[in-house]
Amino acid sequence: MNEVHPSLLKRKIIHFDMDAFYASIEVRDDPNLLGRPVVVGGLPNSRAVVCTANYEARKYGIHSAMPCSQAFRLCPEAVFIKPNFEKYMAASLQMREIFKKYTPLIEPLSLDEAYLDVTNNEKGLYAVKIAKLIQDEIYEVSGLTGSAGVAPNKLLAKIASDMNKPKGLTVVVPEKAIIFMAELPLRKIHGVGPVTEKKLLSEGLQKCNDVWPYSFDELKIKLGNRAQWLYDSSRGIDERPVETSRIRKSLGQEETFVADLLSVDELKLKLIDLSHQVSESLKERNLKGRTLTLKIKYADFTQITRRKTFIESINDESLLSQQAMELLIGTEAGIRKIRLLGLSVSNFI
Ligand code: TTP
Ligand code: MG
Repeated sequence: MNEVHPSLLKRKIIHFDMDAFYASIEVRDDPNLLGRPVVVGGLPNSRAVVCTANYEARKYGIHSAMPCSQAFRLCPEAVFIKPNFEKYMAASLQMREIFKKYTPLIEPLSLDEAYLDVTNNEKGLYAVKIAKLIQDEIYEVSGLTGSAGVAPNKLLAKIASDMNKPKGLTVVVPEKAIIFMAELPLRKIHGVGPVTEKKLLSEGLQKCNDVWPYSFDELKIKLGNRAQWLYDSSRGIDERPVETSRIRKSLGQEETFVADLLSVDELKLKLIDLSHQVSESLKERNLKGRTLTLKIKYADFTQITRRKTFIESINDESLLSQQAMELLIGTEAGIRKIRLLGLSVSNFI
């Protein structure tokens, strides 16, 4: 039996995520909708996309981000409702108030989702007990249900909360983390979007335990600077703390090269790679930004940044890399050796 990784003995994290959030609120507020398929988004004949659908509607294959017209074709009898954000915001605040009773270490990810660090909670309760109390209190106060994942880190807690929806409460103990991850498809890892998934599949990596036979150095050849992240994640290791002040100003990625780079072509390839990673992180968080910043550290450690602001906000991978390459032209790339490239997007809307 494998030894438990020491990082798994440090924290107790809850990931909490409401069930069919917008749709559940609409059903709660209109008893006529009970038991019927409900789609929150636009009207069936509009160009809008589905925000979410309740579980009855999901049986027809309807899901978030699908065009409403397609949802209508799949289930013409579904009730289509435009979103009422004030109501969703109010419910979100109710949840936060309940979280605060148990810990000040709360990291909201969206209106209906948050990480809670309950390692040292004031009442000295077990994490599982807290998760159950939170579920009950949210239901009492708002009439809404949510699912919780209880685990030693954010990675595991997030996967766990999704496992037994709705009203799920899934626990991963440190000793079981590795077994929990083994057969899990890599796409279940937060941060593996469709593009990364495709890349991993092309390397023959589909499940977490497909990654295990490779040494870190072998993964580095396959995946560049995402190797460490995948090496750890596939084993259920994640040392990111719960970040409470989450008013993010910029999001980016940088890479220090093993050997300094002079070739512009090689630098461009690095920019494509960075653009891809930044784009995925932005999309993951539903963010788009208007300013793109390229950071360069030359071999002598002098550092420069070049920046561009657009009228429209962007998060598209090919746009990012195209613009990054234009920024590169305004530097001494190709003349001076470069030890680090960084790319970040800011000025979010
Ligand atoms: P999710 O938690 O992803 O979905 P959900 O709560 O509706 O359903 P689940 O039970 O699977 O958690 O998102 C929370 C809310 O965010 C969702 O109710 C609507 C909104 N949302 C969008 O507007 N667009 C999207 O693409 C997604 C994924 C969510
Ligand atoms: Mg949800």
